Amino acid sequence: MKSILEAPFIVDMTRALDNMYSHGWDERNGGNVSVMLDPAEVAEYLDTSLVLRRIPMTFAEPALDGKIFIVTGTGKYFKNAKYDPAANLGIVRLAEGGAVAELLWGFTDGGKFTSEFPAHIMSHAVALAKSPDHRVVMHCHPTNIIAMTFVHSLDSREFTVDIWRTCTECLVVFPDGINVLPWMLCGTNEIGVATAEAMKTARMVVWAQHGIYGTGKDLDETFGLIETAEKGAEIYMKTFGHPILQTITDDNLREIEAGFGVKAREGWLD
Ligand code: 2HA
Ligand code: ZN
Repeated sequence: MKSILEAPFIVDMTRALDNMYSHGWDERNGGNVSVMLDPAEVAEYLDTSLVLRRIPMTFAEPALDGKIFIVTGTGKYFKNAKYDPAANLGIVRLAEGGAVAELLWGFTDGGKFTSEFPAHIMSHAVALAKSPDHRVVMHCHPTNIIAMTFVHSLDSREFTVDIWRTCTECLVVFPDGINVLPWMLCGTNEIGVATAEAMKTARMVVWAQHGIYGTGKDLDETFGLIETAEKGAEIYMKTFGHPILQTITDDNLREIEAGFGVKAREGWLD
């Protein structure tokens, strides 16, 4: 059996968490990440017939029964994951129709997965139904995205189009846009249901006055999505309240569509 601390799924995860922390998106224990793993790859590092603990879920997602995830622990700090992956992360397999998580590795101090696991699992199910390549759900607290939810309308289309206008890259990277949810209590099944519903039409969902969810096929792609949205929000916040002398116009957005071969979400450009 190979050493699990050298497994690409541990190395990539700890690097991503470190990077997110360095960006200032994950103060204290803020944020949570989960990645759906390939069972054959996990079996190179772990005896997957050995269940360390059975952790009940607060809801069941039958579509993901049997799937294996690496996930951040509740109350854990992203900045510490690289120093002690086994205490800060866990590998779990959903069982009994998704009602139970079987712990295969990690959470060595008796901990468990993030309190936002319902939102992650429900979002994984929706994203996987949209794309078989889907693997990652990433949640964090990017400062400018959150700031924008105080001064901008929470209409998803208006929020997105104003970010698209901040720099050329935004429409290219997320033509499907960002869906925005009003403030809701986090850690609940209700916010999980609302987030998963919103994931049906976009890969990013903003939680007003809280943060953002991103989904993607790997950690780099998902990080890049959020990074680009946060860049747009930063420019929005830096220019907000200043006289705007020029911007990316609707005609320019159409030029970006043609030039990059992307298509803005149906009906979102005039
Ligand atoms: O895990 O970010 O939304 C801490 C959080 C809760
Ligand atoms: Zn959060």
